[in-house]
Order: sequence, then structure tokens, then C-alpha cells
Amino acid sequence: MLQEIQALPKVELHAHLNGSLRKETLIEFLAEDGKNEGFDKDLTMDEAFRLFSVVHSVVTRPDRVERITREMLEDFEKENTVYLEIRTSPKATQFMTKLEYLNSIIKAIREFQGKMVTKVLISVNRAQSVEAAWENIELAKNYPECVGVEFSGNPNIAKFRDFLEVFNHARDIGMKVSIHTAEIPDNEDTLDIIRFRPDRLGHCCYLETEAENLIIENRIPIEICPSSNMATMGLTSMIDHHFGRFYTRSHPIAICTDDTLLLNTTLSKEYYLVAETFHLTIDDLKRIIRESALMSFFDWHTSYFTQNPL
Ligand code: 6MZ
Repeated sequence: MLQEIQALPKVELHAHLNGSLRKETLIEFLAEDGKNEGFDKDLTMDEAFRLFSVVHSVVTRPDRVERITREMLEDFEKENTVYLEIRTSPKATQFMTKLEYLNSIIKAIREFQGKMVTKVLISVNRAQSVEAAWENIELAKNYPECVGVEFSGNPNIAKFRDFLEVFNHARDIGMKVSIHTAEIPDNEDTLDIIRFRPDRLGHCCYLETEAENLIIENRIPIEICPSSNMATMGLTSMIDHHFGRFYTRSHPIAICTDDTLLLNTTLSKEYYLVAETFHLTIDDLKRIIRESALMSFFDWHTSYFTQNPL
């Protein structure tokens, strides 16, 4: 079945650039910089965030940003992904400005030879300042590829409420918004996020009944990242994942990878994990793909599915 899944045209809506680079590339960068870091430990939330800082410590130059973007595109194209939204938070280092960082990503996307349509979501990292968030939104305005903004980062740090004004502005200027939600049990933060009515929610691991009902009543689409969510919640089986609760209620869901490097996964493997656990057929998966295409922040699906019926 994995092969059949690989052959399906797929949609990726939740993939962080610096969580999706090739392991070999990271090893190469570390060696070039004379750094010696291990990254094979169990993936607790803290370990995941330590790994991001290892990646960030070497993805410091425009050529490396361009390379990891190009490789990410190649890897997703190989998975038969037809539409990809890359999310990333712009970074300034001693070798580049935030603008140069973004230019490198956009260059890789524009020069990519594959068939896949790729767009960018600008990340607001909740561990950084509100000023940094404003800066990021401003940068997003420079590129037609940037179709939305998202809120992520270590969920133990800061609240969505602190950034509300930034996201209200992003929405006012026509950006779509996706928010990482309930990665830790924090009902107050979760309810603040739902009241904002984002266009999509990420993860939704720890929902109390009121929050879950509000999401369902308002049909706010959810980006599910099976392996990542299992790691976050310490689940040993996918059967206990909230996918089942939303799927049986016909709620709009997209299946996504989050961080292929950290989770050692691919988009096909994530679909396979869900299909195997919940006994879904290829037709069920096609339905999920078609519905998740409707969750995209850029309208590519209308023409795509007319020309390539699933
Ligand atoms: C929260 C996550 C994440 O922006 O440097 N990120 N934030 N939860 C997650 N999953 C459990 N996975 C990735 O990509 C890496 C950044 O994405 C966010 C973190 O802020 C991480 O630093 P970029 O390209």
C-alpha cells in the first residue's frame, strides 16, 4: 500500500524548512563548520527544540538556505507532492539579513524545475519578540509566493494573545493564518486562538471538550502531523491519536509531516501510518487529499483537479 500511496498526488500544508532538511546535508554542514553534535536521541519536545538550534547554528548563509530549500523541493516532488507550503521564520545572522534569507528561499522556488506548486508561509516564532513578528509580516509583503503567516515555536514560551495585534494586521492585509494550537495542555491559550478564527489550526493535541466542539462547530481545518503529534503526546499507537475523532465527524483535515528530519519520515509514510491504523482505503485517502487541497492558502486545486481527476 505504501507504493500506492507514493503514487498518489499529495498535498503538504505543514512543513518547517529547518525541520525538513536532509540528515546528510546537516552532517555535511556540521563537518564543514567543525561542529560535533549528536541528534539521534528520543524526540521529547525539549530535544526537538535543541535540535532546531543545532540546525540553525549551521544554516547561516544564503547558499545553505538556498540549498536546503532546493533539496526540500526535490524530496517532496519525489513523494509526488503536487502542492507544498513551506513555512519558515526569517533569520538574520552574521552572514545574511532576513531579506537575504527569504530571497534565497524564493530563488530556489523560482528556479525549481519540477511540476509541484510551492508557496511560503512566514513563521512568527513565539519564543521571539513581538517586534520580530512585525518585521516578519512586513517581509512577507515582498513576495507573491508568501501566501500566509503562521505561529509556532516552543509552546512553553509566550501566549498567542501577546501576538494578537500582529495576526489581526496580517489578516487585514490579506494574509491567511495558521496557528499551532494545543501542543501542550493550555486551554486558555487554545480558546484565545479559536476565538481569533484562524484559517487553519496546527496539531491540536491537547483539546478540552469545549475547544474541540468549537473547532468542529466552526469547521476550522486542522493540519494533523501524525508522527510528530505522537512524539509530542508520547503515544505508542496512532489509534489513540485525535485523527480518529475528527475523521469520524467529517472534519476538514490535512495529513502533514511537520519536520521530516526530526521525525525521520516522508509524506507517504505519514499517510500510510494513518491508513494502516484506521483501516482506510486508497479511495478514503483520495477524499482526504481532495479535501486538504481545499485547505490550501493558494488556489491551485481548481485547475489541477479538472486536468488531473483523482
Ligand atoms: C512548534 C515547531 C515545531 O522556521 O527555522 N517548529 N514549533 N512545534 C513543532 N512541532 C512539534 N516544528 C518546528 O523551522 C524550524 C522552526 O519551526 C518551528 C520551531 O520554531 C523551529 O525553530 P524554521 O525554518
